[in-house]
Amino acid sequence: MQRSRNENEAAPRRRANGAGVSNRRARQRALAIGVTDDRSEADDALAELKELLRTAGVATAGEMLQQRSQPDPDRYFGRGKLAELKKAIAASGANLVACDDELAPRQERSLEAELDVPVVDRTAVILDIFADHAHSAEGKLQVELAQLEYNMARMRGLWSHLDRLDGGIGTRAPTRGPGETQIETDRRLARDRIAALRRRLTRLERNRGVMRARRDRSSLPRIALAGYTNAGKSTLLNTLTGAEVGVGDRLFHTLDPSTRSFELSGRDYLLTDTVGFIEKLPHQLVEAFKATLEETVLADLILHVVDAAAPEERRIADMEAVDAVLEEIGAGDKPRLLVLNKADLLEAEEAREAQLRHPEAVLVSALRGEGLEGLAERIEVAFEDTLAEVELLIPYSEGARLHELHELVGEVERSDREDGVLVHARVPIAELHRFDDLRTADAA
Ligand SMILES: Nc1nc2c(ncn2[C@@H]2O[C@H](COP(=O)(O)OP(=O)(O)OP(=O)(O)O)[C@@H](O)[C@H]2O)c(=O)[nH]1
Ligand SMILES: [Mg+2]
Repeated sequence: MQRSRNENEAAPRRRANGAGVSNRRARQRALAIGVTDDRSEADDALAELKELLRTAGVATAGEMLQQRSQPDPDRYFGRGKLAELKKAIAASGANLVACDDELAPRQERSLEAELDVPVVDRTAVILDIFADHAHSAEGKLQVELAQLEYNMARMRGLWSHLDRLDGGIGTRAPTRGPGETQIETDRRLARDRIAALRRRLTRLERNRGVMRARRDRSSLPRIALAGYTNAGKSTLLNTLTGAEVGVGDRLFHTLDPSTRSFELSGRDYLLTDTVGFIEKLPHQLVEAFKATLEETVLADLILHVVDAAAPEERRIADMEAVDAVLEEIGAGDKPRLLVLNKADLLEAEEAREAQLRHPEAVLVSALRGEGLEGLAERIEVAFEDTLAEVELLIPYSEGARLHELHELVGEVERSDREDGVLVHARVPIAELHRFDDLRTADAA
């Protein structure tokens, strides 16, 4: 795994698909570091970073937390702690330091100079996982764009990793950077590449716009899944729609949005699963994934999926992180329904407590398919206002119209009369105009 995967256009990027990469990663042993200002949190403060490292295929050799209100602006840790860290690296046999915060280039440089091992930050690890998990052409371009921008901001030599065949996160030479001219050249190349990536992404986005327009014409109500990574969004999509979207016990399993339809009481809905969120989600990624996240922005309803079995503090932080990202992408004021997932992992008492704490939420187990009736009900209620109860009289000669109505609303209540079929149906208000000529006077 490399911090800079951006290679020449002529030499297409090799994605981490060979065994070589995982072997290389297996040799990486990271010492996780972080800063906290709260002693009570200290127990678990690096749990997520370690999980990210695990997902990236890097072993954790140890961890070290410094208690201070702010990281040191020059070296992240204080001097004394840094000396301690150096000893811990030697003792644990770590060959990499992974920092829980995004490091300023200056902090990163002085850490590497001081410690003599590569130092990576949380953002680099997340970018790396994304690079690994991106499958679609669009996803790969989005990740590459984010990585380029991250490296640009650091004036990192673009192809410097090619010098070091060993690979792995942060295998850039610790202290020696490329010469000034090389950096200038690299920056120009990077800017060109960024411009090219943006153009290609715009083209792909346009295609997706076409697909979306096609869906729009079907005018089905749209629901988007949002939530912290690993909350169970894809599992819920599969359970609700019978789809087979990949599910994995690792972070950022899903990067590409996928949309499926499902039916509740005869009405069809579209459900979209997309990339998961995380605390301190690198800004470059939110930027690059704007188009993907647009599926969320365009939804009529957002199901915010939460791992109810996560420890309380984690859960609260997760929910806040999701709120923050929704806000950032412009979906902050969409109607939302809170879904507490993984109910099967809760004791009866815990389940009761969770429900008390979030009375507005629905408790489900996507894995076991439990609580889905409750969820269905809430979804239907959320869309209730978009339906109007109408009475239509459809002449026998217009069977196609009856068919059209069925397509739109599913089962209807009907009675056969001499002059046609009298139908009572709940029709989406936006589609009502299609049946205006059939409405009976009394039900208008
Ligand atoms: N026990 C239990 N496990 C669940 C449930 N729902 C999902 N999981 C597990 O949680 C893990 C993550 O599930 P996913 O559906 O991949 O989660 P996601 O939110 O799509 O994650 P990303 O795509 O990484 O953002 C998997 O191992 C699932 O099997 C549930 O209701 N109960
Ligand atoms: Mg997923």
